[in-house]
Amino acid sequence: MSGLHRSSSAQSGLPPQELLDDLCSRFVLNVPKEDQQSFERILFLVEYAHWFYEDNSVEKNPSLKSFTLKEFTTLLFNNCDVLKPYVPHLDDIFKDFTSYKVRVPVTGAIILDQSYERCILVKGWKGTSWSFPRGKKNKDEEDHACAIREVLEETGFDVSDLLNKDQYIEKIFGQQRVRLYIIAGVSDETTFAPLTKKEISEIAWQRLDDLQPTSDEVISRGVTGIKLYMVAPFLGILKAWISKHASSRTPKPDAPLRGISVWKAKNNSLGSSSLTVDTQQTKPAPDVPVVVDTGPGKSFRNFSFDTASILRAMEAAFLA
Ligand code: M7G
Ligand code: MG
Repeated sequence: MSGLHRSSSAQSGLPPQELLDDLCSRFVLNVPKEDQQSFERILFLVEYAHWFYEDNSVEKNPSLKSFTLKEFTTLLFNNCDVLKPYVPHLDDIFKDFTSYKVRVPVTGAIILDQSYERCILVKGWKGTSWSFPRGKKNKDEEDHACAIREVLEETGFDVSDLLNKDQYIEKIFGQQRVRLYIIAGVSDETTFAPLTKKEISEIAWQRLDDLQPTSDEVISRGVTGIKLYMVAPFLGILKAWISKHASSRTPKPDAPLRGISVWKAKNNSLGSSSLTVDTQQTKPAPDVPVVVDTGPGKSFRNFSFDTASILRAMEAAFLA
């Protein structure tokens, strides 16, 4: 990353040293020790710092450049004294982080309307795919608790009173376990709006019939052409579940059901759509990112890593 020199940050759009110092101390140094135990965890902290930078610093000062996580990580490691010694290993650290991330189990929900003919899908901020609201488990978090939290973060809807711990569909994709709880009979009058910034760009009721065909493909296209991510493999079992529980649904015989967008980021900022929901909810406090611990030293197959020394250095930096 030789391009990331910061001699004249004002013109280059590169963040000034003070901002990087502030992000580093706030998100990486000034956190519980257990979050600094391995680089896999430290990179989750760096990711939080990156989100804060993109969502707050850049928003306040649009002349600051946007970065990919890899670029931002490089910048922080090069400009944060306690991380600097590890710059030579950054490629390995980053590779291990990304491969670790896809092994963390994911849970979420399949939210069905009262007719059981439509489900809630969310569209990511980057990219164009739709998926069920879902996300990675935090360390020691139970499957259903993670589903409730992720659905709340991504849709603003609290399923805690509706969730039945035994009603779920689970699939394994490579090394990742994905469990989706079935939450059926949700009113299509329900208001949805994500609590996180720049994670979700749109929320919609999508017709199950439009999401066909069922397949094992992680990435697929619905009949209307929309791109789907980790949706198709659940549809077969979902259809079977719906047939079995059909007696509790409320069919809507009058009008043919259509998919309907219920929240859109751009509409939201323009405030122009009647479907757009204003968020009275407040953004949750940034919780400490803790992930399933796979043991210290896991990510350092290719070089020797002295956990004690980085912890001492961080402690020193924190106390300074
Ligand atoms: P995640 O939390 O890594 O995945 O977010 P999970 O919820 O499935 O566990 C998935 C992607 O959404 C990230 O890689 C980011 O691109 C984006 N993203 C998520 N969050 C919470 C934010 C955020 O607060 N700010 C920004 N800018 N992007 C986010
Ligand atoms: Mg998440």
